[in-house]
Amino acid sequence: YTMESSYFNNVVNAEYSRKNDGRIEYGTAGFRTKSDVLEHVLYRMGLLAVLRSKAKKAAIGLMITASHNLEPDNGIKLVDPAGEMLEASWEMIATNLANVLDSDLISMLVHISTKENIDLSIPATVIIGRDTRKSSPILLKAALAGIKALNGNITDLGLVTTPQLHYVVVCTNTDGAYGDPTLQGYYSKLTAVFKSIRGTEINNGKYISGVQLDAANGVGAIAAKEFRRYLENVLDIKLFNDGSGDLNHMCGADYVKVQQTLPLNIPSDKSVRCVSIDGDADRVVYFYVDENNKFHLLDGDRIATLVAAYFKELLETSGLSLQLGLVQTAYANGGSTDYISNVLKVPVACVPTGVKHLHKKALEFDIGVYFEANGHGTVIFKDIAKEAIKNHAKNEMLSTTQRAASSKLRDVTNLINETVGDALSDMLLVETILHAKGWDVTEWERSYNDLPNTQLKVRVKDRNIITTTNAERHCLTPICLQEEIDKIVSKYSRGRSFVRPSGTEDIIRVYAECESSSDVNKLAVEVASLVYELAGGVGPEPSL
Ligand code: G16
Repeated sequence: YTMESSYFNNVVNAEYSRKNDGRIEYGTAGFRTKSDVLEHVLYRMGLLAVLRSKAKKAAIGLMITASHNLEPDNGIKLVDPAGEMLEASWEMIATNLANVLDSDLISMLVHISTKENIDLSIPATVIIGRDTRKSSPILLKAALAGIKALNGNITDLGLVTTPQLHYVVVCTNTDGAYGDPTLQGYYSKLTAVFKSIRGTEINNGKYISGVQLDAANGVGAIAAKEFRRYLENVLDIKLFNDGSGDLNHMCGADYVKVQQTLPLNIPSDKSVRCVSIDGDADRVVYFYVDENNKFHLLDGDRIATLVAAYFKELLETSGLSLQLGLVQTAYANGGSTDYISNVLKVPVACVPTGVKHLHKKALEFDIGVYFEANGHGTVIFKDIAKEAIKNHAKNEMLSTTQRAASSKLRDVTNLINETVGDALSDMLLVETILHAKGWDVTEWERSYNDLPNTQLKVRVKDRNIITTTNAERHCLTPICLQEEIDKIVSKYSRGRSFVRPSGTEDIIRVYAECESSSDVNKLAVEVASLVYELAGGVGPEPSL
């Protein structure tokens, strides 16, 4: 035995042996599948988190959740030291470790340690949290067993939203410079700045300080209740789907975005601002019902444009020159992209699905606003941008107007959870901007029109048969599929459609948009049928 392999002597644990031989992959947001086949994966990710912590000489996060998926699923995401998603090269390491035979577990761990040059004598810290799924405590136990087998230090945050976990990881690794590494620190930081910005604005036009919040019956409900407590008399948060019903079932941000309809239990009061978050509170969408009972969705694109426009205005008014950019994915509505480029005139980039890709691209701008249409996003600032914003607010030479905009810019920066999309911090940001503008929800919606759009799911034998390029807008295999999609799309005015394998569910996603709302479903079904035919569809065929 080498020194390394003796270090790993304790990892063999019959309780967490691999009991099924199905392959599992680190997908769009970690491992995600039926909860009953995940125990050994969680155990092994506990082991891996310890190695990652040693490799980075910093605390690592582990979040047990399957976010927007239904209750029977669960999953795990690893969080890197600065609060970002796990580095891409380690996703492969995670996949290999999750799939290795029990008999090869030790040699794989030795291999990882050697290849990554890990000093095994360095102490490790893993910060762990979980959502409210029934399977989460069992999976937590498995992950903890993995961490303990390698003597890692554990901070168990209990029930937390994904963004809360990311926040505590970055606060821990920056020795509190980003904030106090506790949940209380999180609530106090965000709500204090929210209140202080409100205090400086008197004239708030049509804005009414209240929302109806659909918490998807998930862990976000717990956080929302805390926010409500901290914001009493400042923002009236009426809570629905607060945990008493089924998780993500006919409620939550994914349901509302995909179905474009009201979630269960939300009263359809006219023109009232409603908010849906998802199962682990990292996504948010807004919606309302108009006088004619028509449903209106204000999704991630809408939030991104509101935020980008507000930052642009603050930068211009304060006289601070910083480069602002926006990042979207192929799901971004064509209406929003046109508005950003032609009206806002803010540079816009398109990357593949997954916050990890958006985050990385957004780092290229001084101020990077990134949002997926599904409501997953945030704003991030380069260190030099943050410094510039702070210093500018102190500049004695500024006019009163410049100074006000400059202080606002500094404060708004502190309202944002930069580590990852955070539904509740994003909601406070939207509320702050609407308040500053004196807007009700219809005024917010007025900036541009969404093209009618829809999404379908197609079941196939093996979803990996579909591969894509050009930020998922173009399909490479099966051959001919793209050509056929192009033919269909060309029949529809302002038509656009793309297909891609989901990285969180065992399905192919089909997106379609076009000018006519009566044609958009037809377009989607035509493309979905093509996928069914050329990519090995199973189960019921797509139909109108
Ligand atoms: C996760 C990712 C998102 C992604 C979504 C759907 O969200 O964090 O970036 O858009 O999955 O991914 P896919 O289309 O590959 O299934 P969540 O909220 O479920 O963690």
